[in-house]
Amino acid sequence: RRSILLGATAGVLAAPFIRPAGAQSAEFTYKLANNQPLTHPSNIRGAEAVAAILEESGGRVDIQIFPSNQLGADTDVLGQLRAGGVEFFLLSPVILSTLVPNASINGIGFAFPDYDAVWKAMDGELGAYARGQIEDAGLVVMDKIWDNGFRQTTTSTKPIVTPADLEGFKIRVPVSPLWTSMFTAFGSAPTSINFAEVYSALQTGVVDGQENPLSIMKVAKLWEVQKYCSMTNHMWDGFWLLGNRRAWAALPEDLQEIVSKHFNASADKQRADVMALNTSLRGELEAEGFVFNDVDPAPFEAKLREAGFYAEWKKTYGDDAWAILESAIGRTL
Ligand code: X2X
Repeated sequence: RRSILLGATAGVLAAPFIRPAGAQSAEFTYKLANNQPLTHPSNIRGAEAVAAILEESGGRVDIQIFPSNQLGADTDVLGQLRAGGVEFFLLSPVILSTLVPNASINGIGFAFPDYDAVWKAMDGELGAYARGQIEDAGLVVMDKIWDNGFRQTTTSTKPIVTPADLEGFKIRVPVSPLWTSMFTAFGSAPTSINFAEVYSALQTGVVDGQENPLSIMKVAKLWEVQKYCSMTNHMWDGFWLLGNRRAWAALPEDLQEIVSKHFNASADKQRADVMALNTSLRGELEAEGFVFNDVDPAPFEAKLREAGFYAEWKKTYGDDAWAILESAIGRTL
């Protein structure tokens, strides 16, 4: 059904695994779903991982990637993952909080100053805490989180320069209490919409804006339906690579090791790709028509504090989780 090319790293194998046409299907045929187009580094690096897994497992593990919400909107696919209809799912921790409440803690507004702080936290105690919460909820999660990025705010109407510009603003947010709470604290009018419907919601004017990292704006062609892009950097978010527990347990240990090794290796490469894009895309998006502006984050963070955002979420997550967050970022929020 599918043959693969021998990669440069596969020299340990005597011969490339090539599946002849009409050959038996793999022992484990699993699906990996996500919300990003094929052109996003998640899918480019994801494709490398599943090819390496097929090869190193000698054809026993065949993981098919379903990009662009082909299997459904994120909140639906999360249900499919739990039920076992989908075996792997690359999902935002902040959306995952609809099932695992404290998984969204990385999304607290302005928590991370830069990528160094992000990786230190997510490869350290904060990430370990989140993975523990996810496992307690009955899902499998790979060690390495994949990057989505620092989120910027786009509008069809006006640039966002000060927090006052967000008052009454009709903005799409992903489906998650944290996002709704943050934009309610800014005084905006947030609407929860799955990513699958974002382009059309912007096109038809259901909302006037949205927020996402530049790499997502690029692959989703959001300049076609948005005009201004304000560098608000209000949140960093990533994607956990989640697994269905029964499907994972069905894999013998040696195959589990092959799968996690290649997924985690691809996560590292995906991070480098996405970081590079999120820092280099501004010029490219400008050429497509976006009008950019930078903002001073301090008054935005102050606005959240005045509105009681940090106090509310400290209470929701609990003192222990909050202490892990504050220690990871090295400051009090
Ligand atoms: O839904 C979004 O905006 C996206 C693509 O950034 C996430 O998956 C959180």
